[in-house]
Amino acid sequence: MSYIDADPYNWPYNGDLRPENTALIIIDMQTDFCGKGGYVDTMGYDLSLTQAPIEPIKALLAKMRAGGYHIIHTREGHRPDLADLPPNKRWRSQQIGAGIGDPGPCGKILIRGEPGWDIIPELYPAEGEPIIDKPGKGSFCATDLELLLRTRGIENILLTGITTDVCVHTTMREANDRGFECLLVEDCCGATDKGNHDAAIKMVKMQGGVFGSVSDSATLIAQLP
Ligand code: C5J
Repeated sequence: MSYIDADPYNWPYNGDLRPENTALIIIDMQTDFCGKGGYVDTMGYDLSLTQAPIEPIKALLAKMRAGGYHIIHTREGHRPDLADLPPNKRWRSQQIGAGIGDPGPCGKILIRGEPGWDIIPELYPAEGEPIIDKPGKGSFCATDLELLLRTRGIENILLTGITTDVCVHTTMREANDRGFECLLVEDCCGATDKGNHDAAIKMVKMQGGVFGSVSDSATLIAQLP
């Protein structure tokens, strides 16, 4: 039995923590969310908040790659013809001056194949690590993520990436409802607003861990079997 020190309960609940049944999911570490000239930058948010998890993720990724754990990456983005972009999502992005599909310094905002849409070089997927391309905030909506997890026998999921309150939280909620045992890695996540990041962490811990548990990269690096 192996457990990671976590809050509000040591994780996973049943102590069945092995590389074979455990995945690190790195959510949307794309230039559009943490790079100069990308979507988040165009909206005027403080990039240091979404860049903060880069180094902690890098360290955890190295540890988990070396340990033979499953590593999965996601990217939020849309088809170049915008066929999978709901009109209300496009309209809202236009209201804040960063229209999805509009040209920007890193190419068309949040469009597959554009420079801003891709994962940042520091965290680029290694050969063989699956990338889930998703049109929404959650990683299960309109993707084959669940099939991939079930096929590999994955039961435990460590969630990292950006942003804590949007794509990370939506994915954690979706995974929890499907019976996956989730751990949010606090310092490996970031939001466009510090208060929202803190609130998102607090929400996970309510009701005895309503969506799972919360830990940090140093604890995981020290304790992962
Ligand atoms: C957002 C994301 N915040 N990756 N996307 O629009 O969290």
